[in-house]
Amino acid sequence: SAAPAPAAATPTPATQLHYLSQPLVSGIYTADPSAHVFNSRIYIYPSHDIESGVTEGANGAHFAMRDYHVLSMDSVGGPVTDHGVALDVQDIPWARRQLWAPDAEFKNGLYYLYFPVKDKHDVFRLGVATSTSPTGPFKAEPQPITGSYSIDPAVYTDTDGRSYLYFGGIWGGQLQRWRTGQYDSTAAPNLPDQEVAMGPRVARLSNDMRSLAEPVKEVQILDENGKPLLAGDTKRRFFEGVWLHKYQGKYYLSYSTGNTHLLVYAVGDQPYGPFKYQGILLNPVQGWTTHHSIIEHKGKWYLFYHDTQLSGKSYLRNVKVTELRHRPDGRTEPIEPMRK
Ligand code: FUB
Repeated sequence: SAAPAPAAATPTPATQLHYLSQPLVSGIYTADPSAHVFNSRIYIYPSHDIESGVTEGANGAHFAMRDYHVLSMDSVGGPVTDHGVALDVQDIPWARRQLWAPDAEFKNGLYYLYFPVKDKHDVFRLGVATSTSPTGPFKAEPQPITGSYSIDPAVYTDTDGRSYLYFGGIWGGQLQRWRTGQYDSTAAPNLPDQEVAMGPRVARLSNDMRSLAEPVKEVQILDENGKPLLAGDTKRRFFEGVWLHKYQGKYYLSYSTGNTHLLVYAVGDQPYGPFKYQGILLNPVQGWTTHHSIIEHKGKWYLFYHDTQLSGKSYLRNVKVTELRHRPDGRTEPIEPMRK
């Protein structure tokens, strides 16, 4: 006879809240939301998904986005404004295709938009563009950031004013091709299971926010015994979409596990890590990719993320937000998203 069905998990308050969350905008498809609070208002810097006509493939070529829109809102639950095109791939002199997940920061009176895009040789690099307004339009620097590579830039500015650029993503994000320090287009997407997994990269940004102040370092993510996570540990190892937030003096590094579709996090004592794996932030959403950001606003913490509720297609996503709760021991309440 058939085995009994496993008991359903008991919903937590966070679960219930999450079921209620709806796409923040439905006029365009959006993904990879990087949220920030500038002048008390929430600004979201997402990817802008489009139906590109490119055939779906493992290297993500069908994620062929061409511009960015900035979204904003006064508070979570309030009306969301789509501010229109903030940067177009045609206006980035060195870019060829695939504007992937961006991030932004404010410093020295300017807003900086960081973005990954493939250059004329189809190598992902990170670029930066500036504006006097958080909603753009942004003007791209003529060259990519020297020393940058791969995808998914995320900027974290610490309480001492220092800013750090985190980045990287394996498979279509090409991080494995930089393992030796030199670009190798023949590198296999996966390392052998028993090797140490590739970590995201970090470098402090110079005061001009347009260049790296130091050589790029690899971030170490450790297990409960202090050993680096292995490549075969696919439910915990880094894949893409890194984010950093600080909570009660600790640095929380969160990221996507890619082909196991989780958002997980690790905690450390300084921006460079090492970070110790803690657990799941968000269980798999509807769709293949999962990508997020975390902010505090008006005394509450929020997780911005995406799923494919509006389209049912992996490359036409919609951004959402839900509350993120930290427990008294600093761990976060795991979130169970809506799935069809
Ligand atoms: O949106 C394109 C890519 O998909 C992002 O750069 C990844 O993080 C994944 O969400």
